[in-house]
Amino acid sequence: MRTQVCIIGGGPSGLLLSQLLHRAGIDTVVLERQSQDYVLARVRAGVLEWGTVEMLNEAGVGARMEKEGFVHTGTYLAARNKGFRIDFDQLIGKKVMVYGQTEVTRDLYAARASMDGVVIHGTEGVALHALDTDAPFVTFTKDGTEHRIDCDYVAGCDGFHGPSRKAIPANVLKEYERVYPFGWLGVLSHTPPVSHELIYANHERGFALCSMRNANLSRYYVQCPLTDKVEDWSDSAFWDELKRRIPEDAAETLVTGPTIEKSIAPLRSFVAEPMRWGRLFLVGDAAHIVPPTGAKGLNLAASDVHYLYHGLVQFYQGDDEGVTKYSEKALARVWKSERFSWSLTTMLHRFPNQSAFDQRMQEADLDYLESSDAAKKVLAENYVGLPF
Ligand code: RFL
Ligand code: PHB
Repeated sequence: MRTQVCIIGGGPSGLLLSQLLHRAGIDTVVLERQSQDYVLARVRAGVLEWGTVEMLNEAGVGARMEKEGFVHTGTYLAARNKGFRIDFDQLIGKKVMVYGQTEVTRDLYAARASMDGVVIHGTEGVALHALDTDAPFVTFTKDGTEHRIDCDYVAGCDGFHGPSRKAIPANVLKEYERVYPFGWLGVLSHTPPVSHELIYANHERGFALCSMRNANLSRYYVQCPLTDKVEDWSDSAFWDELKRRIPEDAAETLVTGPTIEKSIAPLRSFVAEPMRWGRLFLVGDAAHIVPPTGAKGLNLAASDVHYLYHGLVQFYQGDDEGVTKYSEKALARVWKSERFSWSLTTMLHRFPNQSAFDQRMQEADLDYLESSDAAKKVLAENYVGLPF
């Protein structure tokens, strides 16, 4: 089989890249290890930067998001059970969209199917070859039969554990990492959200976040030790803990109910450089991970796709500057989002062995933020997403 761009991974970055390229007349094949149902059962990100919203519209997959998503013009931060608001609209004239990653992925799968896009599920043993030549190819097995795809370029959209990053020689690849000493326990419940905007709470018992998916579907998180198991947390233990950590007025009105999903995610900051090697590009989580505190993971995947899509369109018009500069351009934005996610994580979580001094620094950070429009503007500008 031959295609122009072989895309490894059918998560949001692989599907969005494939959709945009197809609309520009560039042929792609997407290889996904899991079934479509499995990919759509993963509960992940919830906040879209406006740049991501515009890209989804450009890709022709924004109709349901525009109808069902919630536009948010601000968010709440809370400390010591009292909250204050960061008004994105008033501070910098910007907003974000609350629309789940699961729904974005569902819309992308529907669009790929309606355009007869080739997405091959259930691939095994995907391997990348001859990436430092003009004739790269990818091999894999499906239902016991071996296949080979020849292509011009390979896009590694296969997440943190996929094979693409590992195909870059160890003497070329540089990895930067910080692993945080706690995780997030997240639940989804068929209950109305406690607040019409998100609440990020710093509390002496640990961080908490109130988010949502729709008018009757809430998403909540509490910081927990990495040694905790989901089975350790009954629904009532979760709700009790959340109520202790969020502002009192929110705790009093919180509607609780049975949870329909419960999982623990570790928190990590990670960047791999470079994001291009020969004919291979790394995109999204394959190249970088952020802790979810700033809601940047999915949005960084979208900005990578933006740079790569435009670079590939230029390449097929005879100009290779965009593909040559892809890594440099993408990494400049990646590092700024890494910085923001790390700083918000540091300001809002309780660290094991946090000293009294560290504690005062966090409090001073939050006090300053509450009292200064300049500080609020900095947070707002980063939260809604830096330009790309
Ligand atoms: P994905 O979504 O991980 O998709 C990669 C796809 O590649 C497939 N794959 C392979 N396919 C073929 N062959 C192989 N050998 C393969 N190996 C892997 C996988 O099955 C998968 O379908 O990466 P992508 O597209 O770059 O998208 C990035 C986002 O998914 C990610 O940044 C966010 O979801 C991160 N993230 C969160 N971000 C937020 O902004 N807010 C959140 O609340 C939030 N929660 C999360 C998250 C990531 C999580 N992971 C990865 C553990 C919660 C979790 C649990
Ligand atoms: C979510 O809704 O899942 C969500 C929202 C904001 C974050 C992280 C996760 O910072």
